[in-house]
Parts: sequence; structure tokens; C-alpha cells
Amino acid sequence: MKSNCTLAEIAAILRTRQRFVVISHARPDGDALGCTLAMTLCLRQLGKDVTAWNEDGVPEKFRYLPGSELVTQPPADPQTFDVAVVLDNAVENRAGTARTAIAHADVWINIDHHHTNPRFGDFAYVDATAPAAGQVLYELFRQCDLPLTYEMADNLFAAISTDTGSFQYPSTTARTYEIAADLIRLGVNVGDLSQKMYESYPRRRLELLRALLNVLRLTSRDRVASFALSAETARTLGIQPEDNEGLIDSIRSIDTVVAAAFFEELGDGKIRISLRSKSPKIDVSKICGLFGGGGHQLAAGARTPGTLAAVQEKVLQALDHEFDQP
Ligand SMILES: [Mn+2]
Repeated sequence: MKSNCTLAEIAAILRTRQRFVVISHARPDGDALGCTLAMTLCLRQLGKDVTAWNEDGVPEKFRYLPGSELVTQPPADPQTFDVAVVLDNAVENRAGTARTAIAHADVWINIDHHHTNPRFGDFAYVDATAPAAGQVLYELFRQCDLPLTYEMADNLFAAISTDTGSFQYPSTTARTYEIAADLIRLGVNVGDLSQKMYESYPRRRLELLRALLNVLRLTSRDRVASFALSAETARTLGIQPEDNEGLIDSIRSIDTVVAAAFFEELGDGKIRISLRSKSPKIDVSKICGLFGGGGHQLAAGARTPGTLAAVQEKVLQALDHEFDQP
């Protein structure tokens, strides 16, 4: 595998070039958007021309992030830039139309924390020990004396908090808390921001959870919990794509459960698979790899063709097989 460039090399490009585009992955989570915005705000501080795109724009639930109005859906006509910055994205085409709207960039920068990231681009920096891409960006800004404003701090804190399950996942380290402390000193209001992140859901999200709990399945001797969302249920409840983010955690919290799975019927004949594990012995990025996806050992995803029932069955069998390994 290609090795990392240095953070100083990336900082030099940020300082010397002028026209930037910042992208991450489609169906953005808090890390993807927090990073996109922190980088965009940093480049604006440096006096650069910055464009920030996401295939899905900024979902309603993330509009509290400072600068969220700066991220737009990409235009139909591809554009040319000096530099394209790709964040929190291990698979280049997961950026979707945000990727195809870039006709050309002289330099491609790739900053990430997914161990499956092949280090695409001209300058790639992947730290698989970081629990969030936001943590890697923080190190870049601080080590290279780049601007780090209060608005950027809010975005980085949101990125790290959401990707660590509020500083709970095993990838959370002392360094993560040190960074959080620094971000709080920069002005992050933890109570206010956490309420926006975790206690401001629309009612339909809870209605969705109720519907999903009705179809909850426990398999592999109660070590695997799963539920599936049909396109019809999503339509009936008026579900937005961002509504189901994090619901998988509610079934993972069962004491006997080691792995949790969520299946969602997408409109295009594909099924979205989300897997979470509580044990390194069950590597869910490996299982998602069988279905053309990837991610982290304890959190991974894939999109695969098929029917909801058939895909669920195949994944549950693959999981069951993992428990048989010595
Ligand atoms: Mn991430």
C-alpha cells in the first residue's frame, strides 16, 4: 500500500493554491459534513476561493453546523479547480455526483481514517487509528499552524462526537479527549451542541424506530440483531434518508448482541447494508467486503443488488459463519 504524505505537504498546497473544491461521501454523516465545513472555513480564512459539494446537500438535521449554507449540491456542468480535497471517504466513487462534477483538478488531496482507503489521489493521508476524520483534520490544522476558528471547532467537535458515538467507541483515545478539550476551549458549547446532535430528532424518526422494532430479528443464538426497512414502510412514514442514521445502535445495545445489522431497500433495486460490531473478533468490514462495500472493523456498510429478504438472509448467514470461526 502507498504510504502517507506528510501533513506539511498538504498544508503547503492549501497555502499556495487558490481554487479549491471540498467533498466527502454521499449520504453524509456528522464526520463527513463536519470535515467538509471545517476545511471549507479554514480555506476561506486563508483567502481562498472554495466550493463545497455534497451529492445530498446538507440534510435538515445538520443545518445547525456553522457554515452549513456553504455546502451545496453539485451542478450539472462539471467544473475545474486547482485542488480537490476529499475527506472521510475511503471509496472515491462514494462521493457520487460531487465527484463527477469535478472535470479536472491539478492536485487531489485525500484525508481519511478508514483503513480500507487505498490512498487514492496525489497527496493522501490516512490515519486508521483516528476514530474520526475530524481528528485527522484537527492534527493537520494544529501541527501546521493553519487557522482554527470557533466555527471550525464546532464542526470538528460534531465530527468527532458523532463518529465516536459521543466518545464511547473503542477507537476513542486519550488524544481524542485532549482534542475535544482544546475544541471546548476554542468555544464549543458541549451541552448546546450535543442537544442539537442527539436530542433534536423529528418525531417520524421515533415512529420509524417503532416500526423497525416490530420486525426485529435475533439470530446466531441472540448474538446478531437485525432489522429491515422496506421502501413501502419508508414511504408510509415519510422517512428521509438521514432519519435512520444511528438507529442500529438501539439494537446493538442488547446485552447478548455482538453484531447488529440494518437493511434498507433503496429505490434503485439495491439494498443498503449497515453493520456494527462490539467485538474485534467479528470484523464487519470483512463481511461488507463480500458485498462490495467496506469500512471499519466495528462499523461498515455496503450497497448490493437484490431483494430485502434475500440480502438479509445472505448477510445473516455470513455473520453466523463468522461466529463458527475459532
Ligand atoms: Mn468518519
